[in-house]
Amino acid sequence: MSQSELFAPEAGARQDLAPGAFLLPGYALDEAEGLLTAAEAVYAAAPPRRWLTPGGRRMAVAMSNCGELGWISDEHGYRYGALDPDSGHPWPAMDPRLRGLAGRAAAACGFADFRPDACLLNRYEPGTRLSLHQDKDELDYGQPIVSVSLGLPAIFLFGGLRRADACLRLALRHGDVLVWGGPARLRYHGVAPLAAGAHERLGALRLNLTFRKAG
Ligand code: MD6
Ligand code: FE
Repeated sequence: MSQSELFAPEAGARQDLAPGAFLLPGYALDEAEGLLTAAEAVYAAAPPRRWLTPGGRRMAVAMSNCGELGWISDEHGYRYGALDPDSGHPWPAMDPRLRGLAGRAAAACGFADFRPDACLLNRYEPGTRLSLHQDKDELDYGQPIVSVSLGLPAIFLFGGLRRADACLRLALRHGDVLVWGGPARLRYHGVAPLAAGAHERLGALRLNLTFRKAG
């Protein structure tokens, strides 16, 4: 695959992107309605909010969490915590529909017994981007990450182990699931600015659910 070409596979078979990184096109399509119902219940208890970064900026992506641990950012740094700092309450429990999908997707990519304790819900509006980063706030890099895309399509930037490494551009659509772990676990990645559009179920929004074993 060349670096500039957009990789946009059809629904169906697993695509092996790199050692440890897999795309399951359309894997969550049949379950999307249940996942969205569960996500809406999370938002009712823990509304999406734009965290402050340690550098003092507001993130463009609005975030919430469910599960025993949630990913948080403030002027002191990035971390996982058991309480929603805005409400002081525990994060909403992880719905079995969410947990179940994450476990099955991980198993389909060779990661048996994935038991996520954190699900980060990322909400994007057109124009919103997520800059290149590594996911390294979790304790055990031996556990994979499972990421479900819902709503408007996005271009996922899939880089290497160094920030300066070239990125593949991967089209992620409603129902696509990305699984990565093993040698891909610490690859840099991000999301290009979301293009305008109207998704039939979510309107002008993209929702991304990422499941981790954080603690
Ligand atoms: C997103 N995802 O797709 C942001 N991280 O909205 C992530 O940052 C991510 O999709 C690790 C593994 C998979 C991901
Ligand atoms: Fe990430």
